[in-house]
Order: sequence, then structure tokens, then C-alpha cells
Amino acid sequence: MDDQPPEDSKLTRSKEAWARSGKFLTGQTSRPESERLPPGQHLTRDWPVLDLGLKPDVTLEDWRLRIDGLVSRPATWSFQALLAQPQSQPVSDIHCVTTWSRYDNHWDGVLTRDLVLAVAPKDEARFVVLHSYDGYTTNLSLDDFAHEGALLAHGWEGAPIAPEHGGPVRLVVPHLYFWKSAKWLRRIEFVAADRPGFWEERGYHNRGDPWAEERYS
Ligand SMILES: Nc1nc2c(c(=O)[nH]1)N[C@H]1C(S)=C(S)[C@@H](COP(=O)(O)O)O[C@H]1N2
Ligand SMILES: [Mo]
Repeated sequence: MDDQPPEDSKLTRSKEAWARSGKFLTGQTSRPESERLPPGQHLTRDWPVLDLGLKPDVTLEDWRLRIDGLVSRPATWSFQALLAQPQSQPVSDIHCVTTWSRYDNHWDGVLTRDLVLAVAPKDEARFVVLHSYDGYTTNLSLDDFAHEGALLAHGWEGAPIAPEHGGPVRLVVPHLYFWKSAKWLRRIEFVAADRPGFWEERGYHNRGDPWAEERYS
């Protein structure tokens, strides 16, 4: 008996149409599950607290973010002003240099890309220095700062970011080790020349790519 293809069902016709129109294509790439965890990392379900231990007391009312240095439109944002910027809800994994990683964090806040559009860095601006309310600093190239998925986060898993995790507002730079993600953000300074921050001056890598295991300098 010859193999006859079955008559096209409605579903088959729909699926052919999806193929022609590219339905469900996100245009995004994903790493295979086996490559999702960077080398030397292990998964944790909880979210550890790591910092200098100087938990600063900064309320929503008092919080201000200064954005200055080599920008055409310097700004000082209150929390209200931050909420008036375009809001995004990216999802990303955390990779801490102390070897824990945490998958699928749902953030709420302002993409650093949108912040860059708002303040318009001058041509000479090549790096940013992040300054925090506890005196912590860290440095990023402008490209890493404005990288896809990076944001000024005020929400995590549908709730305000807890004070111990850097609330009211922290940076999240998911493609680099988590020490680059400054908590209790106070100032973003755009500069021409790179300037190492707290951990970068203390033996940690200047860039901190977890996939390249850029842990130490
Ligand atoms: N202001 C500030 N930000 C900081 C730090 C800090 O000490 N002060 N520690 C960094 C380090 S080393 C890590 S691993 C993460 C930890 O963030 P978490 O406590 O929310 O997990 O915050 C980073 N951002
Ligand atoms: Mo860390």
C-alpha cells in the first residue's frame, strides 16, 4: 500500500501558516541549559546578601540619584522622577563571584539604555563610575553599563527591592559578576578615563565576565 500523506487537518494548515509567518520566533538566542551556569558557579534558590555591612538608611523620600560628568543633560532624579522614566521588566540570572548563581530574577525599573538616552553622554564619555550611599564604588565601560538587560531596579519579583538588597534603587548588570551591580545607588558619573572601584582596587577583575571567569586581576 502506498504511503499517502493524511489530508491536511485544520491544525496542520495553521502550523504551516505559522511556519510561513515565523510565529513564536522571538529573535532572541538562548544558551542550552547545560551552558546556562557559568564555570565554577552553583545554583542557589534563595538570594544571599553580600555587601560591606554598612547598610545605609535611605528612604524613598530622601533618595536622590545624581547623573553627571560628561553628559549633555545632567539630572538629579527623585524616586518620582525615576518612575516617570520608561519602565521595563527584564528577567535575568545573577552570578556572584563567590560562586552562587540565581536564575530567573524578575526586575522592574529603568533600563540603563533609556537612562543614556535621557542624559545624552558626550562623545568623550567612555566609562561610568557608580557611587553608592554606603561609600561603595564600581566602574563599567559605557558599553557594559548600557548592555542589554542592565537596569536601575526598584522592584524584584513584584515587590520593592528590600533594603538589604539595595533598595530603594540598585543597579543590575546581569552579564557581569554581581559586584558590578551597585546597591543603594546615589550617583552615576560619566567619565573619559576608566577609574577602578572598591573591589577593582582590591584584586578583583576590572570587567568581571562570568563566562570568561574574570574573577581576579
Ligand atoms: N553599595 C554596594 N553595592 C554592592 C556591594 C556593596 O558592598 N555596596 N556589594 C556588591 C557585591 S560584592 C555583591 S555580590 C552584590 C550582592 O548583592 P545582594 O546582597 O543583593 O545579593 O552587591 C554588590 N553591590
Ligand atoms: Mo560579591
